[in-house]
Amino acid sequence: MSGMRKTIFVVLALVAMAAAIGVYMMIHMSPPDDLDLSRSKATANGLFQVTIAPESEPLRQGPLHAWILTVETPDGVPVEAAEIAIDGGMPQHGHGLPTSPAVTGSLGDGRYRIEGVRFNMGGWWELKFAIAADGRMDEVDFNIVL
Ligand SMILES: [Cu+2]
Repeated sequence: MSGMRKTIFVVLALVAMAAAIGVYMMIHMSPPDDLDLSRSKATANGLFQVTIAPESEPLRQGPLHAWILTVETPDGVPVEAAEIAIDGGMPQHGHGLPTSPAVTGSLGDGRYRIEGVRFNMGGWWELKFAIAADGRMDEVDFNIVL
């Protein structure tokens, strides 16, 4: 190997090592200490009060599970016929949800069943909901750590 080739090889090896260490650190990063883990909160603009509850606890990494989402006005009146879009992912890993959860039923009293949620890794997950009702839209994000 010429001197130049050796230098290039060493540089590439160092870059690969640094990348591997970076990925390892990213995956094993712990969530922020001050993460809001509440399961009931107001949407960003205060239009709705939203509560989420998994259908079974404890939450496990792996299986598909369902959640019940309850949408109310700030003064506690159930919001019916809401359209709900679901998004999310792992902020510290830069990836989204591994599945496409969707509302599969309206249960009355402002409650909606969401199926198809899967957490395929341990760590900090975000579940984000965009909720539209009566021509008004608002959003809320929940943090889940497992
Ligand atoms: Cu991840």
